[in-house]
Amino acid sequence: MSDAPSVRPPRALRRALPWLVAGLLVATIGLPSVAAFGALPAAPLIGYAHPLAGHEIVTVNLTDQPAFAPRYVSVPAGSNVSIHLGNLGNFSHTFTLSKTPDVVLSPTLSPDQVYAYFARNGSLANVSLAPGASGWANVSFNASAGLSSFEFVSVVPYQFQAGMYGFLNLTSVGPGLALSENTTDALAFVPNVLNALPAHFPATIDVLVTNTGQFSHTFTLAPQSNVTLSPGNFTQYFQQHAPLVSATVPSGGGATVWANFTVAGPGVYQYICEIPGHFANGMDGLLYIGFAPPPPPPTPSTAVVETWVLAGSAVLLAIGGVLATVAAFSGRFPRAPGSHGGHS
Ligand SMILES: [Cu+2]
Repeated sequence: MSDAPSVRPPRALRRALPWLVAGLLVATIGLPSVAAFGALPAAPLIGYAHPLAGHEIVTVNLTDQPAFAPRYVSVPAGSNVSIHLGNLGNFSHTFTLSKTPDVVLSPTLSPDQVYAYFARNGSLANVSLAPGASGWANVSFNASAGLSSFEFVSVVPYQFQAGMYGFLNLTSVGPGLALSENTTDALAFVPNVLNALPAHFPATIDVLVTNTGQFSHTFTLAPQSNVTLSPGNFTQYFQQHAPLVSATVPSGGGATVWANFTVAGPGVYQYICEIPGHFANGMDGLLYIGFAPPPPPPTPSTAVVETWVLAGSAVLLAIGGVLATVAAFSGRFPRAPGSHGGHS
């Protein structure tokens, strides 16, 4: 009888082991499916501007949000622009386009001050639209107005102040390739991958950088391709290698700046924001010149997981847990005195 306790535990373990293994197998089936399907595909974000053309038709809708949709429109410098305006709302709005380039009106201006600004400086277009109405604003820009940005607002009291403003941006003329880039208050470039496919080198490239947040930033481009900058080394690097371009993005929503430069040949060029702390927070991007960027790398498993994968994995994990619990209990309890003879 003294040998019984020393025999039972291994036997109980042998009985429990198949259950335990089966339970763990079922549980772990859920984990690979999370890893395999967990990452949502990230679309490559490429900032192409429109093709250059002689005549441009763009559409800007006016809504009761109140807002312009889209807020940013780009046309080539030197072109005749016909802007189709549609009032989608139940209130009257105006499309009032500033005559003075590169002026960003402060949202703190009162309705009277907005009127006074346009009375003093004039407007390229001033169209008032009743609810549901549509119309056109026809504007011509000569080529010398290239790389300029013109703000448009609704002068109906308190609509501009509530966010009803936008920008008509002129892209470059001639051989320059125009790209678009945005800065955000989350300290990021959106997109953080740009692509330019020039027809020849050296190539002139013009990046229109728009501030979608409030903080000031810089668009600073490394002069050498295939150089990987870090938050710790970029200051010293740019002291030794002057940036191809370093443009300061003014603070304030909608503020724009052109970052224009010439590159000698194809390559991958890194750009960063030089404002202290921004690069360390991830504010950088890659400009692919002369060839398309590779597909984005797979995202680590900390990414968003689709709901059905999570639910399926949870069910499998629960089944595995139940099986493992059954195994633990059936293996731990001693057999009834009369019943263990039938088992080996
Ligand atoms: Cu920044």
